[in-house]
Amino acid sequence: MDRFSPATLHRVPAAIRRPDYDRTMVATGIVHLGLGAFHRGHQAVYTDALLKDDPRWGILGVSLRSPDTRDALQPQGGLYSVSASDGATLQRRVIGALTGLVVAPEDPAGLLRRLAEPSVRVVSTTVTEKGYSHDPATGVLRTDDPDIRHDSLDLTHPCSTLGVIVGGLRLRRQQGLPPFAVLACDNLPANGHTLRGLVVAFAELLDRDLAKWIADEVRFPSTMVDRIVPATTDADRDEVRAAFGLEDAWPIVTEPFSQWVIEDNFGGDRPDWDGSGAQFVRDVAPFELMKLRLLNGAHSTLAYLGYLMGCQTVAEAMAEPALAQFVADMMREDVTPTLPALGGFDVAAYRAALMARFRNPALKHRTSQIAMDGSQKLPQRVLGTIRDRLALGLPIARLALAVAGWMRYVSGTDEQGQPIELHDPLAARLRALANDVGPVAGRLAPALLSVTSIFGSDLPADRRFTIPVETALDRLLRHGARTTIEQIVRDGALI
Ligand code: CS2
Repeated sequence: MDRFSPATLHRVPAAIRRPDYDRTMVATGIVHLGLGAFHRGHQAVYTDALLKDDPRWGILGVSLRSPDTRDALQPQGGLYSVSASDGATLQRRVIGALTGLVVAPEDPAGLLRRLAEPSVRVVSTTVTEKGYSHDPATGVLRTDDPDIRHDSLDLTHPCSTLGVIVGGLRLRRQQGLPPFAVLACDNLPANGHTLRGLVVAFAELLDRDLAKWIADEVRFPSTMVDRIVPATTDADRDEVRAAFGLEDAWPIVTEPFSQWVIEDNFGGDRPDWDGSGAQFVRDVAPFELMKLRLLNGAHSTLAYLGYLMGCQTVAEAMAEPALAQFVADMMREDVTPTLPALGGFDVAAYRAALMARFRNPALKHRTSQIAMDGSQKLPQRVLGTIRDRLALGLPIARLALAVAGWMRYVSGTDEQGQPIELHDPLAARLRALANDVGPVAGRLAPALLSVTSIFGSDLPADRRFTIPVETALDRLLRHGARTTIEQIVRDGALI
């Protein structure tokens, strides 16, 4: 069967939206680092919608590690499809916003030259939490990270996100060009502010003048990004092939919902993403906190506890009545009171919408996918809420069970005794800690709590935190997830 490509685009069924602009006229105004499904299903869609009015903002897509996306999309001229469904409705479109595809390790110096092209005004990132090379608990740059070490010695061939950004900025400065704005689009609190601190700290390892120039001249708007975009499966490919009559090697399957709140701080020209549904605001922080703690906090909880109950997808986890109730209670009772007021925003409606989104039967969002990289995710998704509640003297039983779910998960075997494949930058360390002490809550909980890059030094020293976590882990280990969740839903605590 023929492939998606500029030459076959006319064969896409007429009802399906496709680029309404002349792709040959599109310039590269954005370089995007981290060309995963999320970027292609989110920011690239907003950008595609504005290219007709303003063709300056095409996207050069950069993969920082694997050639897979480039290999899939290059033969398609960068075209790919996005299918959005909630089970009842289905909307498809073809995205043409990618002007090129680059695999950073193949030609790091060439990538820096692309970053120094005058047309480039924005460099955006979806590199996941671990791509920031920071300590998740404190946000401090990890100077012992091998990629950071490498890049601080040789910035002409960078391999870290920070190295690529600073290398590009250095070249622009040398060439007398204005800097680009750096747009963080990962699920981190104050993502722009965080990235700015890390970029400046990394630049300081190399050149103080450069670091000062970056601190003075470069803008790092924060953003809140939201759309559930699971990893593409072969079944998705089959389904898209049948619908289009063309082969799309890497289609995106997602939900209809999409939200992008952007701090309006670019210091110059920027794409008018508000024309395609994004929102520019002065302060993103309250939106970000709400999204990270409600959506992502619930997601991680569903992932760990759902996985332990044998659920492969989020929709399956939501079909477990006790678990769905548990997550609803957690969002309403535990998380919501820690959120700042968002003038006029209906948080109850937002929570209800989240429950419906998690139930979306059209998405096969694997619990194991969300469970990945927990060491990088827990701090902003769950532990921040716990800290705020402890400061207010409020109970944390449900949140403690979410943490215990993670502990049970990283201990390496599921409730049927089957091994759990752990994907986490700290996997080896977590596995070793768990193996050393064995599956006994009184030893396993303190062992894992000793990882300060996750828990800091405050939480492990606070018995209002350690006791509920150890209790919850003990229940999980002795009675299993189902019984434990049913009890906490019934009693509101594990007594
Ligand atoms: C998920 C997110 O994989 C995960 O950890 O929680 O990718 C989530 O789907 C998005 O943040 C939704 O906006």
